[in-house]
Amino acid sequence: MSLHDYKTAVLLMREDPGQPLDPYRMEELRDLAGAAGYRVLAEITQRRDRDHRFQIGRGKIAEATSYNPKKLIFYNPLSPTQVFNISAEFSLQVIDRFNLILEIFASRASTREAKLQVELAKLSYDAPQVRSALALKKRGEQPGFRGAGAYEQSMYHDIRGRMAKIRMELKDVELIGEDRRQLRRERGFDLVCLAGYTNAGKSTLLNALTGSSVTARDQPFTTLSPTTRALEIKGRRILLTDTVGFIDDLPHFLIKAFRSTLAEISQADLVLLVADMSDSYEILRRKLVASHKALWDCGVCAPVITVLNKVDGLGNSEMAQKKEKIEDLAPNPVLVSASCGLGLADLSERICQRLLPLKEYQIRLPYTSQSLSQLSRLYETAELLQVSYEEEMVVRLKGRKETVARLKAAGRP
Ligand SMILES: Nc1nc2c(ncn2[C@@H]2O[C@H](COP(=O)(O)OP(=O)(O)OP(=O)(O)O)[C@@H](O)[C@H]2O)c(=O)[nH]1
Ligand SMILES: [Mg+2]
Repeated sequence: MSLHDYKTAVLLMREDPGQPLDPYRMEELRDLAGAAGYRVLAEITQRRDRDHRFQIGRGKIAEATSYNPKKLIFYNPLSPTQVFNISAEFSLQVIDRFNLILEIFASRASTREAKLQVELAKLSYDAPQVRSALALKKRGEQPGFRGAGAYEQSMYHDIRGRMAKIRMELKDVELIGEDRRQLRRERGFDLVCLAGYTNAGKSTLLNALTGSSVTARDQPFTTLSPTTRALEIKGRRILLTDTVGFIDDLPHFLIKAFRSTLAEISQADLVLLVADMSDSYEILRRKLVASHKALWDCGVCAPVITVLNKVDGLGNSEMAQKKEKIEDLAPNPVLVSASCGLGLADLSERICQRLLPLKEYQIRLPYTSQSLSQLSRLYETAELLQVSYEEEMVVRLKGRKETVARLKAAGRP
């Protein structure tokens, strides 16, 4: 038996009658299962109304078990009762798409922040399940040795306690992130963040723009934790951050758990929304809608540049047609190929145009050793236009307001 046989799965999806067939959902579920390390033995789709006991028809689950998988993976969200019914009746582990995403996240989480976020998301998912098991017990059982549902009661209590503790720790992480962004701005950096559907090519674009070698792979959720690299465009010093990708139907609890990470996007000066232009028109559209929704949920208020990536391999007319058809979702996009290096000069130009122009300031510094070191730091954090040595040093500079505010806070304006 190979190691892979320990992780076998059958994928199941119920589609509502009356809706157009959507093979893409199953395709995406297959990619997610692959990214979580499962070997998929079969894919079963059924078009019917929701079965309240099993979500899908009982016969379809029986068909799935005939492949002898280790797990059943549902596209549709499962209620606690459905999980209980399926695992009890078929003696099999069963998870839904949210659990699958969490499994991938758990396997990729390498920092303490990411581990806490994944744990919080998992607990946010588990808490209602335990609460509902508790309610079921209380309703259906005679009071037992410790009273009905005493175990679930204490488990629910533990979960809530742990969640509160993680939230507190993540709040600290969030504050550290805020300080870090503030410091970076004081040092004269513009903060630009990559966002977009998972696998759109964000990390490849980070590499192309900054000459780095961050991992990029053809699978969902390769990147989980933010990675920041510096670049300079026309004298503007930029920190470009790559972070976790979006996916359709992102559960709200996941967005909430990843708040500190997503703050890199929501608090950026400029967001590059990357989309995969090699996708079919329908899928491109759908991923853009999901990405816009996620940006909204994150609370982004910075300007957004849409970057249509992977244009290599597309003919000119196909490219023009697609671009026109998605104009409502991607106005004035920049077309690039991150892996071939196409369109990067255009993108750099656009980034410069969309960043707030730096303002001119005049400041006075006394002749002290502290001021001299401030002055030498200013050569790095701002563009010095003129330094005149009068009764005091008079410095004319172009820079960020945060850089100047820091000088003022340090003593003299
Ligand atoms: N043909 C083509 N492939 C590309 C291009 N840019 C990225 N890719 C491929 O697309 C796949 C995904 O790229 P990533 O950079 O890992 O995508 P990502 O958005 O960072 O993905 P996640 O971190 O998983 O959310 C990889 O196989 C890349 O080689 C491009 O311009 N053209
Ligand atoms: Mg990535």
